[in-house]
Amino acid sequence: MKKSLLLIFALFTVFVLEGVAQQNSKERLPLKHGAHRIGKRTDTEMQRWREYGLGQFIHWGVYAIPGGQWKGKTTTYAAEWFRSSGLITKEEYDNLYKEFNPTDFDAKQWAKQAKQMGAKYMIFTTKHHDGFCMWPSKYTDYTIANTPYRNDIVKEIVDAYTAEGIDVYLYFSIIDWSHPGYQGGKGITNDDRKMWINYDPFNNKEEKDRYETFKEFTRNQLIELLTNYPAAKGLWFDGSWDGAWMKEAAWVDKLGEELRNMHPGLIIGSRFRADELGKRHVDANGDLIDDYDQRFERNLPNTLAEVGGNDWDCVMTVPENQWGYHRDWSLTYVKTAYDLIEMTVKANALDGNFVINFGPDGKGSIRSEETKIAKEVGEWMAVNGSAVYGTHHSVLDKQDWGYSTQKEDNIYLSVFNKPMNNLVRVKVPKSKDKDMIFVIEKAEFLSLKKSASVQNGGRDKTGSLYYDIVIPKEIQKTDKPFVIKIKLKEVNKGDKEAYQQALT
Ligand code: JFZ
Repeated sequence: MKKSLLLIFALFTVFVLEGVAQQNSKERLPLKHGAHRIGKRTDTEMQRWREYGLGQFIHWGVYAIPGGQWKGKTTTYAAEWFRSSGLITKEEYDNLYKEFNPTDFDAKQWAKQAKQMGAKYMIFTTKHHDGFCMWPSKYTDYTIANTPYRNDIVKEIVDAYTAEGIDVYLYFSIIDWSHPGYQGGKGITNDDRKMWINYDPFNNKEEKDRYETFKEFTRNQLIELLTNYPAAKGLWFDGSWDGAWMKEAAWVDKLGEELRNMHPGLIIGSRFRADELGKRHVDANGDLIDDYDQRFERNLPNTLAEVGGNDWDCVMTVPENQWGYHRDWSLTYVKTAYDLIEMTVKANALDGNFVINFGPDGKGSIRSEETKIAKEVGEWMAVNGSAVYGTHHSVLDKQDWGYSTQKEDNIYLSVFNKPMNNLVRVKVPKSKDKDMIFVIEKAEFLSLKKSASVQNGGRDKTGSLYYDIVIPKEIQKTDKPFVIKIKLKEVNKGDKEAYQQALT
């Protein structure tokens, strides 16, 4: 009797599990070129990436010469898109390289400044949409080798930053307006998978053949970059929304594999390839393609839920949407160092990295506004960087005074809205054990290096336990954000002394 019951139970279990499996496989599409991994990478290279916290982006190319202005006219368009601004003819633009001679360029100086800012990695535009190569590519004449400057700028950058201990990532635009095989923008925006599968971006065979030469050119250049600059840690792709590129899911996927094989540990973001159904960043099953999410460009998430458990970066311009050098920064709001510090902390509190963009001018100088920002961010990071580097979201809920990050059992409270009463009210989590509560065991202001006093424990309207940390005189006057490092301890409610202390 017992045995037959067991058998029935076993059969029933198998039946139920089978049903669940079938349901899951029905929901999931059998993609060949979607995500090749579910969840985060766990290797040391990616762990290193995750801990950077803060990075620097540099957009530099021949567009820095006009700097958004031509023949007395100024564009409000992104300066690095100047070729299509309407203010310059294509011919004029495509001859600018003959004047590219950045005599003020000093890669070591740039790297020093980035290090002083606190950047742990940097992304450099090796080739933007215009197709101009900052390295002497064998596969085109449109490169730095044919300018009066001649020297290999990518090499100078990779060497100088690597020597400062800053990891380098190579920005590479799939869009290339200089290549005859590139066909530009032939996408459809349709969610119908059948339409996408049947869609052909080309009008005739000749176009299709020309695109083959472009694919080969792109592959050659990427292999060339990884061969010439093996110190680079990854590739930061752009322009992959191009319709013809998106139709090459299988080919691009294979190329990615080839690049990864030649460069173990290589890091590639979600803006490289689409799946075979034309889905970018996340595939048709909703899984992130490649190593980290690049969709938060100039647009930070607000909640951990939006991040979906993935690694991600947010790259940010200082003015609104100007990446390359633009002479006139009076056209839009220009972020302050403290805006950027707040974004850096916010990104890290939500498990991402934050990257601040710089656009040096045509001579190779970093503008004074950017130098000032680098200095101010750096001064703050030198004191408070432990709230950023290697941290992730903390066990605390989001609270009005700012953001909290955590590394091991250290919790960092970055206060951006200083409370008027000079008490930082910290709501602590509820213990899983109903007999236990959290108390703040230790609190320290990073800029003072001395412990802070914690007082007035109590419960708010929702029943959550809180403590108030007293802002000392030295900090009461500051107009800058500051960080309090705390440690929590779980104590038994019956531990009268501790509990009393928590509630007085
Ligand atoms: C692209 C480039 O067109 C731009 O010049 C710059 O290099 C930037 C970093 O990348 O611009 C984008 C790309 C993607 C989005 C927005 C602007 N996006 O996904 O929202």
